[in-house]
Amino acid sequence: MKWLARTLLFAATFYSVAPAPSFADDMRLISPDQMKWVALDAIPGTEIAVLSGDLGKPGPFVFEWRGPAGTKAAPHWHTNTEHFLLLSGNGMARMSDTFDVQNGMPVPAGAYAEVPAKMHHWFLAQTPFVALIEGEGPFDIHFINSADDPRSKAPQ
Ligand SMILES: [Cu+2]
Repeated sequence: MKWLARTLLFAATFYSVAPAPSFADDMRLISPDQMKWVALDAIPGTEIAVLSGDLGKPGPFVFEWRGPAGTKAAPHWHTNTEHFLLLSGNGMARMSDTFDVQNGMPVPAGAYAEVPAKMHHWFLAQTPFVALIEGEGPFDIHFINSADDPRSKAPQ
């Protein structure tokens, strides 16, 4: 029995000195009440909360985008591929130069869209919505029709 006691003692020693996993040190958890929502100038009435990365710099980013029913992202494109996951709400989208809602594809909550770099597309929210958007920075939005870009309008 002595060998057993020694083995158990060894095991106990080994496990007690092994570092306990410390998830708090390497996982960054952001609960909804900690998200910092700011207005998205390109699409008035909507807001974004950056969760990871820096939208203005090269490298991966993740942000949430939310807005009311009727939110319209007029035909536009991005320099890099956009990964779009609708977390809640309902919408329509289409790869198109024109805002042809009659040809829109339904985007229900849970739907994912991969929009290739520079592809022209639009989105219309039919209900209040929240979406998760991922990609490679810097993130940009180029409207096909400059009249759709509120940023290009001179201040009153
Ligand atoms: Cu887009």
